[in-house]
Amino acid sequence: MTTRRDFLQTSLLAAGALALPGAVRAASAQARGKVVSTWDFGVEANQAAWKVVAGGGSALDAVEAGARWAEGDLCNSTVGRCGNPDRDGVLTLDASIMDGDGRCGAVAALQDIAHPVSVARRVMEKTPHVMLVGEGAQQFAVEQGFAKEKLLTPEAEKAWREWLKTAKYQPQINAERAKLPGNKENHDTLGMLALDASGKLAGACTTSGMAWKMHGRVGDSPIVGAGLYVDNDIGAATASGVGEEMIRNAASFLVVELMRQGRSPEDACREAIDRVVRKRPQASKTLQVCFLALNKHGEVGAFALHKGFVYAVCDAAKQDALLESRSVYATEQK
Ligand code: SD4
Repeated sequence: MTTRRDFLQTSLLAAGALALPGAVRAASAQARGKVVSTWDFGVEANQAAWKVVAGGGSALDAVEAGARWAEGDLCNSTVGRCGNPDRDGVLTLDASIMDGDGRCGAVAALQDIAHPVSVARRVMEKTPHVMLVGEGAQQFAVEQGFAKEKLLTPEAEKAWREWLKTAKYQPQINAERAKLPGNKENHDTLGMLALDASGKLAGACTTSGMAWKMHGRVGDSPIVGAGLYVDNDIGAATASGVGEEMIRNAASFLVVELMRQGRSPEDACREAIDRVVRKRPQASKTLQVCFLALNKHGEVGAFALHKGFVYAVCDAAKQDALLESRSVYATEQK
């Protein structure tokens, strides 16, 4: 709940920021702002978002910019234009965006549109709805001026043909990381949370979903409360990993509600992970679930089921920090 004092502080800060000349405004934005993202490609995504926050822009504009960076990343097989397809060889994209005032938009199973996060934002801003799916989402995107283009890359098609040889759906823990020699890098769903100079929060989540999923399957990323949740009074949370577990537990909402009860971001993420374990002890051994949270004071925390979840943190002091979360199962599975 916003107290009168919080409200006055936020209003005064926002009004103060508006009255300041450009350079001073940028410095005040930098002092307060923070951007956090899932996985190591979050470092670069954060930098795209940070430009917005550091220039005094809104958290909402920042997370859209960061998510768009990830969607255009040409070496990421789990987000945007280079994502892996479903079991029928069709690339379908899911994304959501939310601000701390409860405004939100999402698209699911979107085909042939390169920037689902921006379509999600248009759903939020231009329609009376929260989520559009499949053909309807695509039709809306085209009406809004988004280009329709064939997105499946030759590499993704090749990977799919290779998968067809066994056609076994078994999500890998830390999917991309597990495939790479030396485990140097990993890519996965981008979940991004930002705090701007006026103390407002926003988040975005964008993904091509689990590779080789059933056609029509929707994960947690576009589902508000599962893959993403933001509340200016408390904080924000996002998720990566096997989305069915986040949906079962309304997990990002849960993390924010646990913070509301006084838990630190890391503690809240840990409790949400513990629920996954308690509900599905056997399954939890073979799949990855990761949470990342940012509270309204700029404190950050994360927790994962399995070792290997890294997250990127960007603020005025350091723009390229990459940290590894703690996890329930301490050995990295390959
Ligand atoms: C999904 N949560 O579609 C996404 C995929 C993901 O690590 O994050 N993979 O379930």
